[in-house]
Amino acid sequence: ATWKYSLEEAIDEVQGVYATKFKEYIEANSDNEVQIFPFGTLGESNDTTELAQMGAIQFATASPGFTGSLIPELQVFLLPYVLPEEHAVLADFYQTSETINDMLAAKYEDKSLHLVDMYPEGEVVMTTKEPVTSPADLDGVKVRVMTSPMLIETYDAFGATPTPLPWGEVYGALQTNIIQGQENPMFFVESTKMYEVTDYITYAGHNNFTTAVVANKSFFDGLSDEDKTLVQEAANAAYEHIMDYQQGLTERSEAKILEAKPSMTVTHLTDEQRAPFREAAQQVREAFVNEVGGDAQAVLDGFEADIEASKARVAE
Ligand code: 6CS
Repeated sequence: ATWKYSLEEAIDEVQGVYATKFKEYIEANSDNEVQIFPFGTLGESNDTTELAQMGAIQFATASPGFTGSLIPELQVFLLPYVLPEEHAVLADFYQTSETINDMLAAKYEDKSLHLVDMYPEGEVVMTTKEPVTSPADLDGVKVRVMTSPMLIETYDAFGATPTPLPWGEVYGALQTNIIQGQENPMFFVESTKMYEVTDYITYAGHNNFTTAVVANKSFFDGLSDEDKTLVQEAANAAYEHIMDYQQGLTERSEAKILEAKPSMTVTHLTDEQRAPFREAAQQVREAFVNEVGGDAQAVLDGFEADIEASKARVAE
């Protein structure tokens, strides 16, 4: 069969590198084919997630920054200063976390989706038109966020004016000054040339960009046991590949940006400068628990316990 697989990114960006490995594995080990639809060919993320829910496509990359509106508990990934920063800990966490692979996976099933895999895409940085070293610097600054409510909550807490927008509108909105900032991993700031329309890059260490690979539920449930195993093995191979691919990617992307635009100012906030952002994060955790309700507290508790377990495993 031919399986259609949509991305929120271009084929040579992180999601595309993952999907290419997934496709290669499927095609080398079965008669199935994978047809990849990069960003721009089928619509924005919310559109492609819907196509996967309806079964018009079999696979989609659907980041919690958008799907948090569909499955509110997924917004645990958006909470600032919760995910670990160390690559090895992250690599272990997504693969082993029962909160992700059991509790959150079940919530996708309720929305006609099957969770195939989740992976991190890199530390999120802010890119702005003016320097940012404290929440006060964000006062009155319209910062574009993906559309999940907890990102709006985060930038509210950080002192900015959060502006949710689909990805396709971000470059133009920065160019025309409708917004004055946005956040994304460094590789994406480089590949999409967002450095052309902003002048400052700030590392606050507040999050890593998480994405998810989902399949249409009835499609997945209808696969033979052999094909189900094949999909899982392809995801495992792609996961290993994408974690490897990302070693040093942030630094390489930063170097490319500085080469293209030497006037770009890159700032790593000190622990002291991060303190007020960390403090503001507390209010976002509370909003997650109170506003999402339901399993939110259990998800957050499980999430943090799983992170601690990964840290302990990696430290061994
Ligand atoms: O900011 C966004 O909307 C996009 N960022 C990344 C890294 N991937 C896809 C997403 O649409």
